[in-house]
Amino acid sequence: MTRPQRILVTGAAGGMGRLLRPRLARAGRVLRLLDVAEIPRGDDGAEIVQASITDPVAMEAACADVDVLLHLGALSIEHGWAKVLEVNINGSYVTLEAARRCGVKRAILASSNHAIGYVGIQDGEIDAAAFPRPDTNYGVSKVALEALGSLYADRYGMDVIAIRIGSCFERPRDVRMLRTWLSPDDAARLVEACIAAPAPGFRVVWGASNNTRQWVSLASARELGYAPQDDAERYAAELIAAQGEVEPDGFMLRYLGGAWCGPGWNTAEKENNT
Ligand code: 15L
Repeated sequence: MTRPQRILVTGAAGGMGRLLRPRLARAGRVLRLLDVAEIPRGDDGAEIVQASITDPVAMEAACADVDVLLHLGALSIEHGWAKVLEVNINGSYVTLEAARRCGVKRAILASSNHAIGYVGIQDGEIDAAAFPRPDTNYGVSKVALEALGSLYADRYGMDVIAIRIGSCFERPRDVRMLRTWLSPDDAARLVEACIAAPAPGFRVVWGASNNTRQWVSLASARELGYAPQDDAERYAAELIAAQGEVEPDGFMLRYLGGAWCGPGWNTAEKENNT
């Protein structure tokens, strides 16, 4: 009997983890779902692990018999440095190190557009692997995640794909997301392409749907076999009617990171005020 493929999904109780769970479940595959928060059991045969990605012992146990690591676990928005350092940066190190020790061959990492948030969007289509220009502590943690992935690929021979995810929600929530939306179905398509690609080595790809207003190139994701089917444009008229057009030179559309590049996300200032 052939052994099932086992995928460890960290951050499985989070927004993206919940969207992906039903979309990645299939015959011949076991999903091992891990989160520090409680995960509902469900009837899909998933293995449930309640643990922190910062716990080396728990992470090594969780990585046993795993073929692919899908690392979504992180604080998903901006926080002060200490928290970001512990959960996102140290947690990613602990997770990758546990995977290495257990012989996990492939890791798919949830990086973010905020790793390159301060890249301006006026100069034509952005390269998916553009040099880091993080917009927040959170963005720095995603750069660190990519760097760890690069190390584990080059030093230890793991296949590692870091996806710079745009905005993965059921629907785009604002006009910026008409450019950055990754539909849940396309997210699953992209993860499947990352699982199936033969010997990818280390890659950094853009994670978005086939949006008419796309800012970043999907070429490297397509090279892996990703064929997106959705386009945020079908929500454009409704969104613009509800929220209005945004100022073309405001932060929302000036940098890839949108509002995160503006004064409302100045973490140092906020921390000094408390
Ligand atoms: C992200 O990386 C965040 O995790 C998510 O909450 C969204 O804000 C997204 O980026 C985005 O930029 O839309």
